[in-house]
Order: sequence, then C-alpha cells, then structure tokens
Amino acid sequence: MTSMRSGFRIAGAAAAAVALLTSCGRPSGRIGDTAAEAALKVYVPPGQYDEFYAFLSGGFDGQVGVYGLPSGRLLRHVPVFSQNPENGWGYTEQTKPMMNTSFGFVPWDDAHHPQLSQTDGVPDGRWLFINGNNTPRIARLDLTRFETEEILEIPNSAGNHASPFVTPDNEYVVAATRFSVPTPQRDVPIADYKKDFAGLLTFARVDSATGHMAIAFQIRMPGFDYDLSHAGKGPSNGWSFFTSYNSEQAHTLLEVNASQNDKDYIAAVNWKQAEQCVAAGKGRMEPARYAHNVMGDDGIARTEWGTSVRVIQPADCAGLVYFLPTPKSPHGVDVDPTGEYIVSGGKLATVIPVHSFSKMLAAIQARSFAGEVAGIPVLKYESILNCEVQNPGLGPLHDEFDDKGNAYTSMFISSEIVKWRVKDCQVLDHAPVFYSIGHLMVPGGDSRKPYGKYMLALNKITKDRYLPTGPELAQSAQLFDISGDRMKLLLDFPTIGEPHYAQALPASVIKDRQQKIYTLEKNADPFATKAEKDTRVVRKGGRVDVYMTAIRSHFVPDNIEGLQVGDSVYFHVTNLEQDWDVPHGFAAMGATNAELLIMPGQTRTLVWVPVRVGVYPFYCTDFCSALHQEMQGYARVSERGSPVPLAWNGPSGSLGKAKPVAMSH
Ligand code: K7E
Ligand code: CUA
Repeated sequence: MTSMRSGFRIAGAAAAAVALLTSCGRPSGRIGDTAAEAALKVYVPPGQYDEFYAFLSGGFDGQVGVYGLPSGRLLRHVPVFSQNPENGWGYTEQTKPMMNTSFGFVPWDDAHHPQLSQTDGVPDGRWLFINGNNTPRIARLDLTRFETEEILEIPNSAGNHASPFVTPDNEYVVAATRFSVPTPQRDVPIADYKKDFAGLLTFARVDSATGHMAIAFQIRMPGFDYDLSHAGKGPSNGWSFFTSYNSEQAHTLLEVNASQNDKDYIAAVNWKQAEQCVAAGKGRMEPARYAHNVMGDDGIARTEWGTSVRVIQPADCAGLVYFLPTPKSPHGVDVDPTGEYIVSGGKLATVIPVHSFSKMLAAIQARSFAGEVAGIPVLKYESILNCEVQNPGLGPLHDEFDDKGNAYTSMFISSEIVKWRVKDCQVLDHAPVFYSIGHLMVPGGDSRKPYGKYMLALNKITKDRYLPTGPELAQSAQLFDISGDRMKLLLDFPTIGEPHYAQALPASVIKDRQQKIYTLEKNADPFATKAEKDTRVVRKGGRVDVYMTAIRSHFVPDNIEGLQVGDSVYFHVTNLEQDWDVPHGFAAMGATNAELLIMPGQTRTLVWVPVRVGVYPFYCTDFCSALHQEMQGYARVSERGSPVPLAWNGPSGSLGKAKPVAMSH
C-alpha cells in the first residue's frame, strides 16, 4: 500500500518534469509510454539494490566508473591508470609502482574499453580488464575488492585502442596498434612511413587461476590504424577480429588522406593457428622493454621488466590472418551472440555490413581470394557477406546485441540508435539519442548471453540536457528499455570522464563475493604496525620511518618531535579496525602529494619532505566516528642539524606513555 502511494508521488513528479521540458521547447526524447512509467522502471527505492552493476570507462580520466542500473547511481570511481588523490592511488609508496612504464612513471592514461572476464563466453564477474590508449597498457581489476591489481605495458605498440577484448574463456586479452610506428622504435623520417611503420597485434595470455597477464605473441601487420576488436565465440571461437582504417597508409591529414579507399579491412586472426605456429618455433624473440606491474598479496605493487617478446610475421604462419574488405574506415567490430555474424560500423559507410563466419571459412577453404596485402590474403566482400543493413542512419560506430536475435547500432552523425534483425538486416526501429552517441551497451551484449532488458547509450554531447556548467559539460548516459518491440528512453544521467565502452552484468554475480576488510593478522606489509605497543619512529640518516596506527578515534603516535627540514618522513599508517566500511584518512600539512585513505587492516605509506621549520598538524580525513574531529596530531620540524631529539608519544615513546583517554578498540 505504502509503496503504491510513493509510486504515484514519483510518477507525478516525473510527469511534471516532462511537462516542463517540453514547454521549454527542448526535445524530451521519446519518453516511454508516459514519463511516469519510465520513472517507475528506473526507481530503486532507498535501501534497495540495483539489478545490474555497470562498468563505464572514464576515457580521458583514466579510471572506471561503477554505476547501478537501472537507477544510474554512481557506486564507485575506481582508479586505474591515473593517480587519484581521493585515496592516494599512485601517490602512496605501495601503489606508485602500478604506474611504472618503460617511459618512467606515467600517472595518467586514456581508458576506453572495459571488458569483463568470461567463462564459456559469459561474463563471470571475476575481473574487469581495461585498456590504456596513450601509453599502451592493459589493466586488470579484481571485482571482489574493486581495485586495480595489475597493469601490463604493451611494447612495440602505440595508441592501444583495440583492447582488451577477451576471448571466451579469458585465454587472451588483446592489444593493437592504432598509430602505427617504427618497430622496434628508431630514428627514421616520418615520410618513410610505408617502409618502416608497422601495426602490431598483441595477444596476452591470462592465467585462469590468478588472472595474471603475460604477453604470448605479437603479429607484425602492415602499417594501418588498427582500431577496434572483438573475439569470436561459439563456431568462431579461436578467432579475433580487428578493424583497421588508413589502409592508404597516410601519415598526415588522415581526415582526407585516409578516407580515399572505398573499403578498408577487418583483420581476422586465427589465434589457435598462432599457438600452433609458436609451438612449431615460428616467430622470433625480439628485444623489447616493458613494465609489468602487479599488486602483491601483501598490498604492495611491484614491477617486473619484460625484456623480449615473440613476434610472428603473417607470411611465416599460413592461415594466421585474413583481410575482410569492409566499407568505409570501419570503427567498431562486433560478433553476435551466436558467433556466426561479424558486424562492423564504417564511419563513412552508407550501410552496415554483416559478414558471415561460415562463409568466411568456406571462402578460405576454396582459396577464393581477391588478392593479398603484405602477404595476407584478402577475401572477396561479396563472398563473405551475409547482408547489409540499408539506410540505417549516418555514421555507424558500434553494435550490441539482445537475446532475441537483434542488433543495436549507434549512429554518431544522425544521433540515433537503429535496431535491426541480425539474420536478414531488417531495420526494426530507430530511437533518437541526445546527442552524438559513441558506444552503446546491453548487459552481456557482447557475450554469448545478453540479458536484453536495458541498453545504455553513451553520448558525447549533452548541450541543453542538464543545467549548464560553463564551457565543460558532462558526458551523458541514456538508459533504454529494450524488452519490447520498440526502444523506450527511460533515464538520462551524467557520467564521470568520457565513457567510451561499458560492460554490465547482474549484480547477483558479484555482490555476495565482496571482501569487507583486510585481515590485520595477515597484513604482510614490512612497515605494518599491528598493535599500538609496536608504534615507533626510527631515523636512519635523512630518512625517518613513522610506524603509526589509526583506530577510532586517534593516531599513535600523535605527537612527533625531532624531525628536520629536508628529511624524508615516511608515515606508515596501519588501520587497526576490523569492521566493514571504517577507513581512516591521513593528511599532513605541507605534504606535497595526496592523502592516504587506509582500509581496515591495511597499511599505506605517505612520504613527506618538510620544507620549513614549524609544528605541523596531521589529521584523519574520513569522518569515522563522533570524535573524528579529535583524530589529529602534531609533527615538530626543526632546522637541519638541530639538537632536538627524535621523540614521540605512545607506549614506546618518551613524549608520554599513555593516552589520557583510551577509547575502546
Ligand atoms: Cu568508439 Cu574508443 Cu571504442 Cu570512443 S571508441 S566511442
Ligand atoms: Cu579516523 Cu576520522
């Protein structure tokens, strides 16, 4: 009864909102049957959970945003490639190595494509992989902790866009070169592009138990721009497909020069064939230096340096790669849930081509080729085509699928989504989006098992959709109901960064697997302090190590003297709490990096180099109890060479043994 009544109230509010919108003369979109029905479909009452977790890449913010669907509520912002002062990611001593690359410490990247790990072609909720574009990298997040656990640099590459796109049992995650470069890198004229530049396709093996990645092999391809990828599944399991543009191999003004050819190519790579060639000793180990950063069980990230990588030339491994002619400057490539159909979005194409995997195999078997490029056989467009979607709209980019044999294609230029039937390319519906859609996402929509209830449009331009916020406006996501024949717009919500692709899966797959604390007993950080009696301050030359604890609502020690200007002061703070959702923060005045946000049972280290004499406060930044404001302390900094002795308070210190008030812990 109560829920009925609150339902009506919301319905009324939403209807009023729509009336407002339309009275301003702005497009309201095609809002469901009524706005009230739409509102009820996305309303998740306080205290209740969303049905799906959605993982949206942050684009140029280098992170992953975790949202609940259908509400669009932001649940987490997980730092990956970019430093995050909110919790010290990439600033603490334990996490800094995650940003190591062969170029040094790189605290930012452009992250486009989240990919859930899969078992038998279905998202299994173990890990989320995501690519870094600018400094080619692939990261892996652990979904019991929503933390980044591993980052692998991809050598011999540039512009790692067609990545990570897992195979159906996480055998591999892939990477590809969007901006072909000399490989190995060397000093050559840019005008020698056609002679010296190449685009490598990389396959990194994923360990099925640990998720750890390792580069298995790379394939040296002609110097096109390899743009996107998806793995085959079902009958096409064992293959990965990569779009390419710039088959013209232009190196300047690509806008014009790379739009000459009517068709570019999808590269179909038979990775099982690659495995056989590798086993037969094909390919050459080439020197390559790259970072492989792994978060240890002790919560400390470490870098291992790769020194070489196996590179295969297609000419040395028959049957490894075929080119599928595809109109025109294709962007996305997507494989339908059955694994038979390979769809591509040619940005400048007037149709959406659907290739047939079985026709492709038949053409290969019949050796019916149109020619070859750099030793790679080119198939005939007509012989592999299943059908073309006619008049879909303008600027097709990406496709997702539902569980009823339908595809949904984003049309960037005409700002709409077109729904069509995969088997015969029949257009079924159009829905406008606001505006300029990039990717779109159906939960499970690139797997063998789409959930087919919702679709999320990820839009580039939001002019006039939200309250204006100066020159920079938020990107937006729009949620559609796709359970019926026609797509129905339900909800708009702003996002963090620029989501390119996204993934989603039922919340039930991961919500009960969440780690709630770090077990203090198992804390293996060498600078951990597991009890207040063990707190201490140790000087070695110009380095001072502060072994500090935090518990509601005090630090031990909370008075420190004898620090000197120019010291490197390492605050190793261990959170002694063993309750879910009780982090403590730590910030020191004069520190030039970020705060620490320390989870229960965890140790995190902040380095502070005092630059001036004085007495500086430090405090807890995360409101942890009624006496959170009392969770503070002082550090006294003296001149270099000062006779003030190193001293602190707490059980082992000379500034006072006992705390005047001991809260229970
Ligand atoms: Cu189309 Cu980077 Cu996948 Cu953006 S990409 S939209
Ligand atoms: Cu600890 Cu606030």
